[in-house]
Amino acid sequence: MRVGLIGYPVTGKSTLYRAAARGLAKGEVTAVVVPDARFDAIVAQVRPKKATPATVILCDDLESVQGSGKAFSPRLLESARKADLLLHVVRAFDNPVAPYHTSVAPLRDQESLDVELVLNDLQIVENRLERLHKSMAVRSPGSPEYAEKALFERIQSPLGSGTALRAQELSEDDWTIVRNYQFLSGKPMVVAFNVPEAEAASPSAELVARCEALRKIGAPAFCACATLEEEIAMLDAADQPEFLASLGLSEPASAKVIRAVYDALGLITFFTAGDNETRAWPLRRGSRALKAAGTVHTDIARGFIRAEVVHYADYAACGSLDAAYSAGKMSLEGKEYVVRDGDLLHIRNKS
Ligand SMILES: Nc1nc2c(ncn2[C@@H]2O[C@H](COP(=O)(O)OP(=O)(O)OP(=O)(O)O)[C@@H](O)[C@H]2O)c(=O)[nH]1
Ligand SMILES: [Mg+2]
Repeated sequence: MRVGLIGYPVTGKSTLYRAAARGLAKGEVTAVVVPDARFDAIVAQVRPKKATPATVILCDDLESVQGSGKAFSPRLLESARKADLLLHVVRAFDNPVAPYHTSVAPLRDQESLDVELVLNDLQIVENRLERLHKSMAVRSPGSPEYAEKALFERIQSPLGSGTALRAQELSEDDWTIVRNYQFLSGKPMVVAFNVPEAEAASPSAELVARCEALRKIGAPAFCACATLEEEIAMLDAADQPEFLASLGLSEPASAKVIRAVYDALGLITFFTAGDNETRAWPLRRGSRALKAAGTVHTDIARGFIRAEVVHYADYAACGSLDAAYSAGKMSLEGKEYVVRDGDLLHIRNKS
């Protein structure tokens, strides 16, 4: 899962990126480990040669557009297009050098960036429609061009009035076409309001209300103070809980980011517990065993015979996989089995 940080200049994107990466960020792309006590317990019991936790990939654009008068660098947009999800960082702290939208108005900035994404998509739609109008293929019903023109004409007017693609009613077939264009307003979004230090534990009522409203429309949102979070991330892991508690915070920004990303994408985690490698895997909720097998390896999906499934609660109650198998807690499932959060899977396969 690739998460692209997006936002106006000098809103604290890179600061939040470094904080979320817990000081381990090298360059513009970094893998953030998904904290999971179940995975830690499996690893402690299985003692595999290699333990690979689930990760979320964060991407920041280190090239600053500060001073250029632009809202985005072309590279930022390019990187956002490749992302599965956008993490929008909104400035809610005062900064005299902010080059864009100089006053502090996070609600306005959050909406206005969303509109910029929509307008960016509208431009692409209009350019494509102009080209389609000139093509011959567009006249034959049944051609991909015909379907594309019909869809683009349908989404054009809502985009023109500021409705993001993610808020429009699109069918699976529509999304297949839309995905080819990597539209930004069609991507799931998480919003982080970057608040001043004094408000880290108690954000303003208007921000709390906006977070709630965004969550309701499928865009999980949270408040954090990026500079403070960066300081926390630099502490020894053992010292972090006490420091967080003294600030009135329940968890670090990295945990907030991961949870919001999991929520926005509807992700669950399944595990493969092997002596060589024990691993946690993110998977879209509702996915079937065949999809999970393909996540592990395409060959395993191709040779899929059956999935041996033990649910985490049964594993934990029995104390080991062997004990769970002996207690009859393993079920043999086919390709169509819908994987549950916390399943331990072993895929029997022909490969
Ligand atoms: N007071 C305060 N300042 C912050 C906070 N987060 C970031 N800053 C400051 O804002 C400035 C810009 O932070 P960056 O993280 O570089 O912002 P950015 O969005 O990556 O900036 P560009 O990449 O140049 O667009 C720095 O001076 C940070 O110290 C915050 O939570 N509170
Ligand atoms: Mg930056």
